[in-house]
Amino acid sequence: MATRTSKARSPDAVTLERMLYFLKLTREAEWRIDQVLYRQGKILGGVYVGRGQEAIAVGSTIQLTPSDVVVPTHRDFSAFLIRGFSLREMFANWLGRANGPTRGRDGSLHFGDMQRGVVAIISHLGSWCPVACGVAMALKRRGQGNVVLVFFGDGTSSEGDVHEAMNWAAVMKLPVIFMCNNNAFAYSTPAEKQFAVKSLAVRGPAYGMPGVSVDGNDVLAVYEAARQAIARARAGRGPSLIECKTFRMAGHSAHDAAEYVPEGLLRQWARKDPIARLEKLLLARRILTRDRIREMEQAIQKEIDEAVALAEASPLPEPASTPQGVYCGTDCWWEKKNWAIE
Ligand SMILES: Cc1ncc(C[n+]2csc(CCOP(=O)(O)OP(=O)(O)O)c2C)c(N)n1
Repeated sequence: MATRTSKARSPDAVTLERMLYFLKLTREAEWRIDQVLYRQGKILGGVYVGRGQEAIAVGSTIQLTPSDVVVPTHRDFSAFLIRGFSLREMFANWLGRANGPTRGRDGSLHFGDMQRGVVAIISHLGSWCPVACGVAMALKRRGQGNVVLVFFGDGTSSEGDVHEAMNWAAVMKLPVIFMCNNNAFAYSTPAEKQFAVKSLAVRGPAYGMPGVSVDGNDVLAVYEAARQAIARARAGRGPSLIECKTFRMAGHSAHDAAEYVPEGLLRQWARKDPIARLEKLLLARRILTRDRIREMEQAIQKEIDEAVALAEASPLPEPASTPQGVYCGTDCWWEKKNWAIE
């Protein structure tokens, strides 16, 4: 099941610091959305966050080149940031503003931008895995060694689409890495009621690709597993499955108090917090000082304050315009260049 083919390599100091930055930025930005703006009634609709499992998207997406592609889920806010979406764009969208990526048509993460290699989130669970294979086929034909990272949860892993995608990817040797976040719950369904295997990684070899299970709260373990899978895919050797074991440190969404999750489990997983772990390591290796970390935290708060203020000061869409441009028609807005907020 394990795919260890080469020695583990630690990321360089610059990458380690960037990873800490994106972990903290994601945690704080999602906190502002989930715990502040939503509770102030400023966000309509569902709010889904990836609290506690940020290391999965950070440790893998950070390694991509601009012409690679990610297919994120509702728990992968950091993937958008790492691919170059600004906090201003993110908050403008969450607050439904006319200058956000969906121009106020949606108030969450249902947007992407192929120029930045992000496929928009598809709500129907699992159906984005075959889409990821389609993108991987296009990249393979282009022949420049690019890869696709596709994220999905443990619950989603039971969907037929995911199995069809894994089979298709293995048969066609597609450059796609299946990143499964096993966060122990699919809404209120615990993993043991979802599947009977101990580790979802066994499903890799079942389809003819490597499968590995890693500690999803250890950003370095995720980084290393993704590094090996990405190298394999770039070399034309096909897909891999990486199961990242983690825990959802929030309800399914902001309206869910998650009373079905045993308190003890939350306490247990809080001790494995991915941000605290990386911070401890960077201090121990003397890559960062406590003062530098404090500066980073202050800069993050300032960035978020500014992005929220800009979004709040931005207009909502004109009501009459809202049915336009939802699907590509006469007003195909996503083909217009420079829609990003600078
Ligand atoms: C086909 C389909 N069924 C149900 C849903 C509603 N739904 C959205 S997320 C979710 C739970 C997904 O669980 P999991 O894949 O483990 O991801 P997590 O939310 O835990 O990250 C459900 C049931 C949906 N969007 N699509």
